[in-house]
Amino acid sequence: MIRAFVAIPLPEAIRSALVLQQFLLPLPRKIEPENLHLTLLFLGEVPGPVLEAAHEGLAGIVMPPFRLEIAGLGLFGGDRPRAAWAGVTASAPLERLQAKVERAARVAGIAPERRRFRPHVTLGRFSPPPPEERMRLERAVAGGAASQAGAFDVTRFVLYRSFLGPKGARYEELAEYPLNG
Ligand code: 3AM
Repeated sequence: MIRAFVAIPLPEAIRSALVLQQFLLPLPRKIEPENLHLTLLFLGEVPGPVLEAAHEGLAGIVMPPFRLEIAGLGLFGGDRPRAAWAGVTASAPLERLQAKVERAARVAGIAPERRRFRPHVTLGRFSPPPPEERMRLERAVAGGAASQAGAFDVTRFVLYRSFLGPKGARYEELAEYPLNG
């Protein structure tokens, strides 16, 4: 079984801006710069042939490149925050690309994600902090809510393999798909 997901990799300039934002937040654990990405779909643990079928479908996606803006900060987890993220300005092309990726995965036999797509770039993942730390984190996130990491042209998306280890996840690029429709 192969643990895999589909994501948009971020250019160096955007990752540098996000690293800066990570340092302004009191995050117990930060996502490594090379691991910062925008997930389109988590495929889960899938058998090789299913992943191969998904790859065929993903390779068949036709779409023109589009511009995307990374802006804003937020927390996932409500009263018990577990992740801090940078947001994405509303984008119809991004929604379209995500729907195409989901369709390709479904056709390959991968069960659809039940949760609604909420585009984001995870900056840090952690156990819910105690009240005082949580307040510091919430204040810092609120203070940076209007921050912008910048805009970039999405010219490709990537199929990644994810290896889970004691020091966090490591991602390996399995295939890339250019947008040039
Ligand atoms: O870093 P983000 O949030 O973009 O959260 C995981 C990560 O996305 C997500 O897949 C991406 C690469 O690991 N992920 C991990 N397990 C998941 C699950 N069971 C999951 N998404 C949905 N369901």
